[in-house]
Amino acid sequence: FLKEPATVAIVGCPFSGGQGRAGVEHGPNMLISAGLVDQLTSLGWEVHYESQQSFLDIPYNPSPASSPQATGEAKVKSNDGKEDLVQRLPDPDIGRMKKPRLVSAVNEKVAQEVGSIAKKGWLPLTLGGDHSLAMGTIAGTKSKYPDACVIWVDAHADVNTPLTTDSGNLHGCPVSFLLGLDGTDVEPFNKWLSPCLKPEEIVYIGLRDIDAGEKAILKQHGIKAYTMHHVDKYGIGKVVDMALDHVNPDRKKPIHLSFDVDALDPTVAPSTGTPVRGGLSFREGHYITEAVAETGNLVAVDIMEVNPTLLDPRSVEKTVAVGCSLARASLGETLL
Ligand code: HAR
Ligand code: MN
Ligand code: MN
Ligand code: MN
Repeated sequence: FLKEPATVAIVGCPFSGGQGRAGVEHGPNMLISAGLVDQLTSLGWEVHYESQQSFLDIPYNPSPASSPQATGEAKVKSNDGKEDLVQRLPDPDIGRMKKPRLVSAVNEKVAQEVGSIAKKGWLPLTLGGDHSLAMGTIAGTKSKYPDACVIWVDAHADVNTPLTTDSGNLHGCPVSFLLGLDGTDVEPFNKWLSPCLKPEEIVYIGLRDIDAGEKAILKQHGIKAYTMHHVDKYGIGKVVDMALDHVNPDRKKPIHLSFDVDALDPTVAPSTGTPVRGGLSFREGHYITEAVAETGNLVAVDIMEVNPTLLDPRSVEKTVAVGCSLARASLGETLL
């Protein structure tokens, strides 16, 4: 699917508005500082990485979803590193949704960015930022590859709707918007996002913290999920085979891999906003990315929810390192 020479364009998304913990917006810079551009270049990719902030500059208060509504002026760092005083608009809740205008506006830009990269025949590698960004990344992928399937690696199903979400955090909802479930045809999202994913086009791996409402949604729509129970029962090799057989039986469809680092066990990726024990081992996580890379069908990758402000320096270093190595394995790094 990709043009030769293989080119990857890194889309850094320093965004935390889909959830309530500050710091996840520093994920992309940390992954880049750890040397990701050189690492991918060494694998033989032509790597494009320009900047990360400019296309995310949105006139809504960018502070995390749980913080008090801020209005008026805010200091915003622009690309040249200067602090600009920018007028920020208020973003009150809509129903249960927190920061809906900000999350929608950011994702609209992300969809355009990822879509335009994909249309060049390049592979967009999106660095989060919180997982609400997958609304934009997957919408972008689908604009170039309407038959793309999604492999969603996560502790969480992220399939709450604006009606079922308890937290109101939109990083728990991106999949429902992509599927167009009940309650997602709402402003401001419906101004730019229309349902682009069918229930049979997504498969989950690694789930272990699913809300009751989400369980009902998965059942009702027949969405395939390989939880940690299945990883224990079958082993990761068989689980990935079954996942690919489900969404990509002939191995002909393009694949979008959306990897939330909280899928990994907290001992492996501790610095993330919503850790859940009993997760994927270091090798299980990497096996998934290696096996997906081996298909030759990968067209887009998300590495999400690295929060380098949580816990101690050693935990941060571990989490950033595993984010980089998952990106490398997705882009073809092999052990031998
Ligand atoms: N299901 C919960 C909610 O809707 C938890 C959200 C998920 N957290 C994430 N996403 N990190 O994968 O709020
Ligand atoms: Mn900060
Ligand atoms: Mn997630
Ligand atoms: Mn998660």
